[in-house]
Formats: sequence, structure tokens, C-alpha cells
Amino acid sequence: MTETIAVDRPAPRVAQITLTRPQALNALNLRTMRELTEAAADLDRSEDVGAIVLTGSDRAFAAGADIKEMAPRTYSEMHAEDWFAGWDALTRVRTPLIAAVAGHALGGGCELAMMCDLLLAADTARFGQPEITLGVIPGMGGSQRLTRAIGKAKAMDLILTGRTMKADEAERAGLVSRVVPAADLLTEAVAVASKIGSMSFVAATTAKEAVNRVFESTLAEGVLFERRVFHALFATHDQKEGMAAFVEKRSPEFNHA
Ligand code: CO8
Repeated sequence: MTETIAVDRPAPRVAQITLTRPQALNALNLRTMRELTEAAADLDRSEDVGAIVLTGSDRAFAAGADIKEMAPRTYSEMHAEDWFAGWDALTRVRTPLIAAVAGHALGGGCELAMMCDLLLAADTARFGQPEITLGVIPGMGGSQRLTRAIGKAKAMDLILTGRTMKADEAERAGLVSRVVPAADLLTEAVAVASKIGSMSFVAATTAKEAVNRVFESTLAEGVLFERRVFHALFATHDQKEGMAAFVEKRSPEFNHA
């Protein structure tokens, strides 16, 4: 039984994980980390899930790591327990992850959204890395992923001043792919997830892997990786089916496993 998240199936081939600690603005504690990463790994293994939406409440996607849980910790404890390392499990999920963000996405909340593949924002969304105001720095990849997403100038501005940015600024900066009215956020996120879920699963997961290679390799290595996995897709049913369907002017019937 989960306490800090809820898992639903809002549409065929779409799963939704909702953070459910509204009283703490979905602050991310150790239990959330365990429940969320386990749920995502389970859904990743499920053959009838083609995309996963991750969302919070209207007021907060997540207002950061749980400050009350962290406050009394010593350096030795943080180091010994490798605090936050468990979140890395989310980056091993192969199924496309869509963050649907309304309200605060601060600190660990912003970092969690950035671990997803695609970020949709409500017009109420606020992004920031305010850890500096607590005497620390981002600890779940924020200094790295935010800088890769929006560049050094803006990342330094946010991380050194702790200021937040609104959804329109986040979209201009390239952190967010779409901004929608708050009332439409989940409908839009589920529609995007359904679209992705209708595609060939092997092609979608391969595309995700190829895009993520950008962050781990040189251009030449990345282009070579792309070409090799592109070649490999010609061994799949879905390449034969997708191209035959185009030629025959019909909709393709992809395998979803
Ligand atoms: N941790 C614990 N509790 C929180 C957190 C948090 N991050 N954020 C909000 N809450 C709690 C409040 O304490 C309050 O609880 P209570 O009612 O019991 O006092 C409740 O949520 C509602 O919050 P507020 O009353 O403060 O609501 P406001 O609307 O007045 O303000 C804010 C909303 C501006 C979002 C404000 O709550 C705030 O500034 N929160 C902290 C934001 C922050 O500094 N986040 C960064 C945390 S540090 C961090 O994330 C380190 C990252 C390292 C990796 C993380 C991996 C997961």
C-alpha cells in the first residue's frame, strides 16, 4: 500500500503516478523516493504501458526534498546512506516519462521533473533551485541537468540567487516543451502520453535512448550510436509494419512489447 503516491491508468497504454502529500506540498521524503521509483520500475516492466505521466497537485508538483526530514542529518549520515542516490533508478526507466507540472516545482521537485523525458507545464508552474537559501546546493542532479537544459547563464542565475521562474520563462529557456492552462494540464499530458503509447514501443524507447545519449557522449559518438540503433530497428516487426502501412495507405499495427 503506497502512502505518498497514487498510481492510475487514465487511458489505454498510459499510466499516471500522482504525488499525494499535498499537506507538505509533495515534499519528497525517503518513502516517496522508494514508492515512486518502485512504481515506475513496475510500470516499466508492464507490457501494456507505453508512457508514464508523473504529476502532483494544483498547488505543487513538489516543493523540494523534505527539509524537515533532512535538517538534522550529519555529513557522515548523508554520505554513508548516499542520500538521494536512490532517485537515479528513475533514469533507468526505459518507458517515456512525462512530467505534468502545476504550481511549485522547487529544488528536488524541479530535479524530479527534469529526470523525466518531457516536461509539460501549467501556466501556474514555478520552477527553481532554491537550495542556496537553505545553505546547500541542488543534490539530485539540478546543477547538471538544469545547466544542460537551459545553459550556464540562466542556470547560474537560478541556482546562485534561488529565484523561481514562471512557466513562460521556463518555456522560452527550453526547460518546458509546452505551457497549457492549468485546467487542461492533465488532459494534455494524457493525450501526449497516449500518442507516444500508440507508437512502436521499441522505436519509442530507442528514440528516448538516442536523445539521452546527447548528455553522455560526443557528437560523433552520439551520431554513430543513432545510426547503429537506426539500423537495428530494421530487424523489428514494427519497421516492416510501419513502412508497409505507409505504402498501403493504412494505419500501422505496432507491437507494444
Ligand atoms: N520540505 C518539507 N516541508 C515542506 C517543504 C519542503 N521542501 N515545502 C513545503 N513544506 C511544508 C511546509 O512546512 C508547510 O507545512 P506546515 O503546514 O506543517 O507548516 C506546508 O508544506 C505548506 O507550506 P507553506 O506554508 O510554506 O506554503 P506557502 O504557500 O506559504 O509557501 C513555498 C510555498 C514557497 C513552496 C514554501 O513552502 C517553500 O519555500 N518551501 C521550500 C522550498 C525549498 O526550499 N525547496 C528546496 C528544498 S531542498 C532540496 O530540494 C534539496 C534537493 C536535493 C535533492 C532532492 C532529492 C529529492
